[in-house]
Amino acid sequence: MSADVLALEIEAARARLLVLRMLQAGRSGHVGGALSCIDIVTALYFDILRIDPRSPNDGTRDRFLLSAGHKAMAQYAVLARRGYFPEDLLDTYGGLDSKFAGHPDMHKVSGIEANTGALGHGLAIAAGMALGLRMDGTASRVFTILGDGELPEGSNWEGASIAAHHGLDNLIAVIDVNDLQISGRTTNVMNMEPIADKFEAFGWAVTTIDGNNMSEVTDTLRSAPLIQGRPTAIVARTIKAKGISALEDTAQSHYWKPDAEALLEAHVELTNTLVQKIKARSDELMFTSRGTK
Ligand SMILES: Cc1ncc(C[n+]2csc(CCOP(=O)(O)OP(=O)(O)O)c2C)c(N)n1
Ligand SMILES: [Mg+2]
Repeated sequence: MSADVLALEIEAARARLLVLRMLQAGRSGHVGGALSCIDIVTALYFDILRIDPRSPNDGTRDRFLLSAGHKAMAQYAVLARRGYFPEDLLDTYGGLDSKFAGHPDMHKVSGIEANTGALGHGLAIAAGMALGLRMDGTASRVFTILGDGELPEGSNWEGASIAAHHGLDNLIAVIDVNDLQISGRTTNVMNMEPIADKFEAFGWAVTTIDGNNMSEVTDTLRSAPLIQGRPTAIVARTIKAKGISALEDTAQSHYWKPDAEALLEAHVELTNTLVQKIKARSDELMFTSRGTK
């Protein structure tokens, strides 16, 4: 594994701990969905997006919007790590006066590009943004993350059609397929498989990856657009609540209200993961520097 992949994994591990910090402040939240997509959100902000946190409104920036807005804790954590605002502000999460609500608000939080949370709208907003940016002659790209449980919303497929019709190759949609949504297995509640084939039939360039594998995530995002003249769909197979083993792949993780003991257990596990990653990176850097002497 290369050192830069490990560096991104360390960032993702730090972001997972910040999600717990918000949970500690607010006592409950959409942990499962946040942790299934957080490796992808980390890769975007630390490796892919052309952005400058000191100029969050620069017209030439790439855009990222979280269509599945309930995963907001993942974005808040990564925005804080990337320097959009101090991490301490996350301790207000869940408070009545907090800027950090359960769903993201572009008027309150620096770095948020759209208010999302009513599922099914992000893809159409992203397609409109991508078309507008292309008409403006900028090289900006638009990235969005959808949940598998939001795919049955018909508006997604209007957005998918528009994007293909206009050949928006500056639009990249990642579908976080953890096969869970609010009330159970997505494939039981409303089966949208085969998801990759559906996007392909709509005229998109499509690939399928392990969305919790950092090197697959970065390799794929770096290679977008997969086909010139077509929007890109990345079907990311993930594990809901990835990183907290007691919670992984459970419907209960969708909205978690842990007691003190469960929170502490999760904290210990995520801290251990972070320590292991830091150790692996330092071993690798030592090895690399010895090898090059
Ligand atoms: C239009 C709309 N209908 C219903 C909801 C309630 N809701 C919130 S999250 C969710 C399930 C989403 O599942 P998925 O997109 O798979 O997200 P994840 O598994 O990552 O949590 C639902 C139905 C909503 N936010 N918006
Ligand atoms: Mg899901």
